[in-house]
Parts: sequence; C-alpha cells; structure tokens
Amino acid sequence: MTETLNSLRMRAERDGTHISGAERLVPIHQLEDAALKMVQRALQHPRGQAQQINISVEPIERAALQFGRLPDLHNNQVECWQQGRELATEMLVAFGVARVAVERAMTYLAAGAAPGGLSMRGAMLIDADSGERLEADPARGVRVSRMDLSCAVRQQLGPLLAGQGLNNPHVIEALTLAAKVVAAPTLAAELCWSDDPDYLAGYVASRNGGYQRISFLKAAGEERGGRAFFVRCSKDRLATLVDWLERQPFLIERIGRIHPARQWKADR
Ligand code: WAQ
Ligand code: MG
Repeated sequence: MTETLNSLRMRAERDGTHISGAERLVPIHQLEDAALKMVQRALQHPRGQAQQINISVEPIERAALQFGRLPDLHNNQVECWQQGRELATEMLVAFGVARVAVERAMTYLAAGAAPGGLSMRGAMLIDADSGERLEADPARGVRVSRMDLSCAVRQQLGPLLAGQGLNNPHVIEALTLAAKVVAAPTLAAELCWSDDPDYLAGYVASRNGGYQRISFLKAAGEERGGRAFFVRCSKDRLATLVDWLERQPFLIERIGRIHPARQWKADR
C-alpha cells in the first residue's frame, strides 16, 4: 500500500476543561468520515457537550512509519473497583514497577492528576523506581498520537472483541494506544482508567504482560481518570521518549490474542 496517510487529531473542551480527544491515521478518502465521527463524539460526550473543538490534519510520510502489534488482551473480571485497584497494583509490581511508584500514581489519578483535581488531557510520566512525576506540564501531560490500526487489523479485531462483549470504541482505542506505549523501550508499564463517568473499566499494560483489562477500576459517576506511564529513562533522554510517543507515526499491522474472561473473587 503506497497511499499517503494523514494524522487526524481531535481535542474538545468545555469552559476550559478537557472533554475528549482522539487520534487516527487515515488515507485521504476516509478523512471526511473520520473527522465527522470525531466531531459527533465531542458533541455527544458523557463528560458534557464540547464548546471548542480542534481538529488537525497533517500528512505522514510512509517512509517514516513504524509498524507494530497489538498486545494480547486478558479480560479480568473483578467484583468492585477496590478489588480492581488491588489487582492492578499487584500486576504492576509483577511487571517490575516499584510499589511506591504504583501507589503514587493511583493517588494522583484518584485525586485528579491535573491542578485543581481535574483530569489531565494526556498522561503522567512517573519514574518507575522513585514514583517522581516527570512530565513538563501537569495539566496537559503527554498525549500519545499518530497511531492507528491497519484496516485489516481493524476488520479482524471487531468480531474477536464482539465474541467477548468488548467491541466498543474504548477498548479498541485503548488497545491501540497501549500497543504504541509498550513498544517504547524505556517505558516499563502503563496504568489507565477512563475519565468518562459511565465507563468504569481500565487496564494495566506492559511489553511482556500484555493488556490486562480490569472490569472495575473506579466508582460509577466518577469523572477523575487518566493515565500513568511508568518510565525507566534518564532525565536527559525523556524528551526523546516524549517526542516518540507524540510524533512517531505507528501503524499496527498485527493482531494480538484475545483471551476469554477470568473471574477474580474478592477475598472477603
Ligand atoms: N495520550 C495520553 N493520554 C491520554 C490519551 C492519549 N492519546 N487519551 C486519553 N488520555 C488520558 C487522559 O488523561 C484522559 O483523561 C484519560 O487518559 C482517559 O481517557 O478495555 O476510555 O479516553 O474496556 O476516557 C480503558 C479500558 C478505557 C478499556 C480508557 O480512556 C477497556 C478510556 P479515556
Ligand atoms: Mg474520556
């Protein structure tokens, strides 16, 4: 395929507060349709109707594309968000993140990681050993961008996810983002839960541990959510990592496995 791809990005706000964002890589003949869907989404968002919507389109050079694979999806069913956060903590520790770093990240996400207790537009960068916060702007964070599924992977993925009751845009976008994140060598793991008040699932991910979906990571109605990227990277190489996450075009051409659901019983 030699067709030029375009980076299509959307960011929506209301009263200066972040509502939603989205990022795709699409050929020119799909731009109109994909941009329309992004605008519709910003106007119908559960966090509120957007007032200001920014859309940007930028061509990507085919030669600059890197290719990747989706992480394997594991579907962990927990009984409540408290149990989910315990499971997420143990998984991140097993992925090699220091417990203190996990606990700090969870505390920030639970309190709203942006100034004023709001959700950030992007992700926190957290030192995987010390738990120190490293991103330059604590309101914006780092926004992973310029990634997408190939058409073939998108077509294969839908029915596989549907078989597990997981064929929704949250799962597809989160898998896509996590695929790029875990491909960065200096990134140890990711923790995420949504800032949408009605979407209670989240995940942890790492290169070897895959995408570990957790059915509850927060309470219903909660609008504080976000992402933490646990990094093991010297401070002078941080800018290179951020640049790669934000700017490197990354196309996912291989699918991962979709494992059946696994039930976790609360030990109470
Ligand atoms: N780059 C970095 N951080 C981002 C990005 C991005 N491109 N997009 C969103 N975030 C951050 C930002 O702080 C948001 O507030 C937060 O993540 C949550 O974003 O398996 O829906 O789009 O069922 O609300 C995960 C579980 C759903 C999916 C995550 O996130 C599943 C979700 P949302
Ligand atoms: Mg959201």
